Amino acid sequence: MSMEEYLEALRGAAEELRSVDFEVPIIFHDDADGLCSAAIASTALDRAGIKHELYCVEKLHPAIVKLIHSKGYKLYIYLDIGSGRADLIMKSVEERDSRAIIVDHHDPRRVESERIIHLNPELYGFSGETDVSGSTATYLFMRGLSRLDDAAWMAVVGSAEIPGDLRSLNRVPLEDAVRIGDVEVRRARGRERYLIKFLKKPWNKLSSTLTAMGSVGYYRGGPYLAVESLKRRAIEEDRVKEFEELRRKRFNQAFAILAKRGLKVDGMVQWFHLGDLFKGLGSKTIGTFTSMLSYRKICSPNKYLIGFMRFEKSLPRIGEIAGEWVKASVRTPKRVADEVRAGRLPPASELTVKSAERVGGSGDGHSFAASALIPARREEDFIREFNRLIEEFTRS
Ligand SMILES: [Mn+2]
Repeated sequence: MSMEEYLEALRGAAEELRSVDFEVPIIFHDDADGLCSAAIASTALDRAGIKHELYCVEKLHPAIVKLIHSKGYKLYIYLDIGSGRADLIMKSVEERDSRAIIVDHHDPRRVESERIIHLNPELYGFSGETDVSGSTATYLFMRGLSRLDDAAWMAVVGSAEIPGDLRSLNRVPLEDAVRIGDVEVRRARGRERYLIKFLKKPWNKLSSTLTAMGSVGYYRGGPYLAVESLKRRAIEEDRVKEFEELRRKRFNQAFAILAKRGLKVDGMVQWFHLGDLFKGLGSKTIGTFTSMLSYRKICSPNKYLIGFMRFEKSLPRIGEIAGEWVKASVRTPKRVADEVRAGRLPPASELTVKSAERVGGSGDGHSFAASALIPARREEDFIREFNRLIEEFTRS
């Protein structure tokens, strides 16, 4: 697979989009890259006169995909999310006689379906970890629909999640943004920095502001405010401070409660449940909190750490997912991480994915951090399964 084939696929998809005469939903991730992708797409669709509705998601779980696809659209557009669950999307579009375009740079699941256009550059030989962000992929696609060079700066901001100097496909929007005077490249100590000139801010600073708006502010309109700000070429930092202040307060409360109560211990697992304490904050906050806790004295370095919080089932704009759910965040404190690295303990992702599946949920992650959505009141079964899998692993 090559650049030529990728460009051909982009052209074909833009062609299909140009003929649309109905409203399309844009489903996008809640981090800076996802928000920039949505703002780029929304700008292009406005200019092409295509009506669209924005739907921000924190993660694609089966219950969420199902809910989104119950809305009865003819064509679904996924940005910076979707490739990892292309199987679920395929199932949904086939059941409901619709179609989907997935524009993403995360590890793709390959699916064969006439109803899906999968524009992940990884399928054409590029690396989603080093060469191309979700917002760059969106930019390359959407510029086939409308003039878009004044939105190229957003792809530069979205690309900040990829470490190091922008390279490969990520250079395309960079060059466009520099050419029209939105971005300036500065070199210091052998590294490039990208200044968004009209905001007088570096790209990586804007990226963390946007991520806080989208994730911490998820249940408070943060993502949609961020997309609107991007389209207006202005970013409202006061709202971000408000979200971060709220998070700081709730974190302090949670630390105080756990300092008093301590963690519960079962086998190789230490855990806590925050119930509704983080209600109103995005569900990523339990992950951030569990990470912070894994470095504190209260946490044993020798046991996996699991934090639970109730998952708010009413998703802004999207609707209410069926069932009652709990978000679980799994971390590997110091010595567990060393053992995982040495192959003497199983990776967090494997334990989380399998235990979640066993109790009717779904999970993902990597060796040292993972998360899952599981049915409420199955927390202890989840822990039991987690311990059973560790035992099975260490016995063999
Ligand atoms: Mn991304």
